[in-house]
Order: sequence, then structure tokens, then C-alpha cells
Amino acid sequence: MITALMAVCLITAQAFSQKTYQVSLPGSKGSLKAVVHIPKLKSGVRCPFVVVMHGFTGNKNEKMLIQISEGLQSRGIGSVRFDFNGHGESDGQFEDMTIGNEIADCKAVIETVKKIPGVDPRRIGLLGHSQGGVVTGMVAGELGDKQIKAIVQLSPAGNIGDDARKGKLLGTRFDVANLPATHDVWNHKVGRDYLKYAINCDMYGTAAKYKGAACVIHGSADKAVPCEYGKRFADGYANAKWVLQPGDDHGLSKHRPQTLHTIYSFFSKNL
Ligand code: FER
Repeated sequence: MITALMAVCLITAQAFSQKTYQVSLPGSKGSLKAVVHIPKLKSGVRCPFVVVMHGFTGNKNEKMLIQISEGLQSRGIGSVRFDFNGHGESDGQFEDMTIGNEIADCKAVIETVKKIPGVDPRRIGLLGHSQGGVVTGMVAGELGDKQIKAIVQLSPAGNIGDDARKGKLLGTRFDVANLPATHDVWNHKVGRDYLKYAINCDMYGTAAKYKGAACVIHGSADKAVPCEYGKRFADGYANAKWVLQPGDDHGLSKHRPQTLHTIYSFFSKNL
């Protein structure tokens, strides 16, 4: 009896405390390493939940992504930060990574997190930086607003498609008519499938199908992705908030408190 009572107390206590823990989740190329943030919850109450995605060559432990997850957590919103296939601690080779298989990773993560106790599967949001911002927009467009309630794109790299079609990626060049087996970008080798997907995918057309709440944040001094590419995503959505941050860079480091505030208030309102 006493043991049973203690167990009840323990379960109740757990239901109230916030927790952060590492997990492996199934993805497109094996397992994805992730960190889950669950806010303090009242017994029987479920939280809205955001899937947080890094950019090209990035990882789940970038300072801004940790700040975002922790800030959401303290405001009653859960999240998961994960490494895409071929990045960080996740399975897969960088050379095999494509925007297409990152989209598959994201969809697999959404399915898994919906089953976490305490997560409200009807209130799922997405947030992605740069290439992860492209994945965010495309997954939202493909799944629709019944499944994805709100999205935030940070410096979304819409130029990857335009650049790749011209045989350019981040200041490097390749032959579009004769795609190389691998191509060096930022000291990483992307494979031919990466280039093919980038050339052929309709990121703006796919994202524009999304009818839910969208917020796009971009710095006017972003050198990796000119802010016009972020504006173009915002212009395509039926329901978008466009935030241009004067003088800010690709990593949105110049106006960080403002960036975080915009993200928290957007998800608090729309999720
Ligand atoms: C490119 C433009 C932007 C590119 C990548 C990016 C691979 C994205 C950068 C990021 O995710 O931070 O041409 O080529």
C-alpha cells in the first residue's frame, strides 16, 4: 500500500516537472540523435511541440537552437532538436544527404514525437534554420495545416535551388550538364544526388501550399542567403509574418534576443 502510494506520488511529481533527455529516433538513413525538451506540465495536460532543425553542415547543439528549445520549454512548449542524416551524431554519410532525405527525416521525427506522453499531436510546429528552413517549408506544404499548425523559417536557403541550377553552391562551381559524383562545399563533399535534388525540387511551389501560420525571419546582411529568398517564402504563404532584421547575419547573431522573442511569441500565439 505504501509502495503504491509512493508510486502515485512519483508519477504525479513527474507529470509536473520539466525534463530534457537524449534519444535516438528512426530516420531516413538509420537512427537520428536528438534531444527532447518537455516543459513543466500539469497532470493530464498536453503541450504544443516544435521540431527544431539545423542547416547545411550544422547540428542540434548550435547555441541558437539550444536557446530556442530552452526558451520554448520555459514557456510551456516542448521541442526536439535533432541531427539530420550525415550530420552530427546521426547515422548516414554526408555524401548521401539530400534535401529530399532530410524531408523524410523530418516526417519520421514528427511521427515519433506525436507519441511522446504529454505531447499534443494536434499542435505540432516546425522551425528550421537555412537548409533546415527549406525543409520546414516543404514539409509544411506537403503535410498541410491539419498536421502542422505553425512554422518558423530562419534565414531559409531558397537560393540552393536557383544556385544549383546555375552550377553554383556557396561560391563554388560545378558542371550542371555533367554532374560530378561529389562536389566540395564548405569542406564537405555533397553527392550527385544532393545536386540533382537541389536542381529539380520546387521549394517555393511546395512551401506555398501551406495554409497555416508561418513566420520568416531574415537578416538584411546575410551573405550566405540574401534576404530576398526569405521574403519570397513569406510572399508565397497565405498567412505569413515577415521579419527583416536590419544588419543581421546568416546566423541571426546580431539581434538574438529579438529573434528569440519573435519565435516565442509566434509559437505561443499560433500553436
Ligand atoms: C547554397 C546556399 C545556401 C548552399 C547552401 C546554403 C549547399 C545553406 C546554408 C545553410 O544551411 O546554412 O548554395 O549550397
